[in-house]
Amino acid sequence: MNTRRIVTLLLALPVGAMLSAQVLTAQVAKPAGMKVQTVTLTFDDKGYVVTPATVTKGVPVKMEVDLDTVKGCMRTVVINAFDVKKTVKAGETTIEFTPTKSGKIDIICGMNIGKGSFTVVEPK
Ligand SMILES: [Cu+2]
Repeated sequence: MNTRRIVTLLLALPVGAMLSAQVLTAQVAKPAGMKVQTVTLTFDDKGYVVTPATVTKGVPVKMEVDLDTVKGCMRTVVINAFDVKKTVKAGETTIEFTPTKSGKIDIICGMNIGKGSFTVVEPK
């Protein structure tokens, strides 16, 4: 092995180590437990509609409220099972919570007039 080859090897090693470190960091930054389930909340002639209607217990939910169909007092969204009570408005249409129990979960409006539900299932 001549000197030039040794120098090349020494230069290549740190670069390889840096690339490996970056790959490892990228994997660590996205652990499985940090995933989020996104659903939309709309309102039809029967009441609140959650799409998809089923979420998994223990995984944070981001509920995007559709202001085109959810109007008036229906914009105060109450999910008593998870201590959620939030009034949405333009620019603030996301409701975040983590389902802590499974089963049929009721949604009501702040005046207890609008109603709907979704289902929480145990993780697989
Ligand atoms: Cu209402």
